[in-house]
Amino acid sequence: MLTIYGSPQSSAGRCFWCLEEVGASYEQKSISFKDQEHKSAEFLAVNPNGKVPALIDGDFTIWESMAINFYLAEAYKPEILGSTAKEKGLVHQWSIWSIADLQPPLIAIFIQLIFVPEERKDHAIIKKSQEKLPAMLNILNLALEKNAFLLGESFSLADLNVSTVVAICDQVGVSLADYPAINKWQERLSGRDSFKRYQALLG
Ligand SMILES: N[C@@H](CCC(=O)N[C@@H](CS)C(=O)NCC(=O)O)C(=O)O
Repeated sequence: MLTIYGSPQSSAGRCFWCLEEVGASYEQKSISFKDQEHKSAEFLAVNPNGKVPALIDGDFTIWESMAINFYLAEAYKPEILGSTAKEKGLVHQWSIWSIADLQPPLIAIFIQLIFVPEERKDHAIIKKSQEKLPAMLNILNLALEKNAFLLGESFSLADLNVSTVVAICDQVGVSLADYPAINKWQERLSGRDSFKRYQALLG
């Protein structure tokens, strides 16, 4: 039995989808930010960063959402990591690109819109972050015009990881109307049973 710390509505969401995708049995432990549980000695022993998600599998502990997903895939469903060195390289390429390049401007907008009070919102940050997105979304759209999935004809962890970052667009009001291949790909992914089970967890 695995233990995942965090809620499906947080950065842990992509790990819940991955847990459902690999079919591992797990229990969830919620961490209350309001009660500062993420800074408690007990939780810092699990993740010294004081952040969710974190995962425990027997005597093994791992934190950092994408790393958790790579571990889950390797341990429980390695076929979604690709079957050749080139495919595995591409799964890493897209996953790292999504978290290192695509996610930061989206999170910058998210923070301004959701957490910063109206009088302190920095509209320049929002505008600058929005301007960074079309070039990256075009790159993804072009890749998906050629293939149904990022590795070609079959689903991989790259699709799961990247699409959880793209999903932030919706939360921050970034329209994907100009990217039809991304939309079709998201529809395709939303038909997966694992995705439906993950969505059901969101309530
Ligand atoms: N890079 C980390 C980010 C994790 C993260 O920022 N988690 C947030 C929740 S969405 C958190 O725990 N924040 C608490 C804090 O920063 O004090 C990952 O992807 O796992």
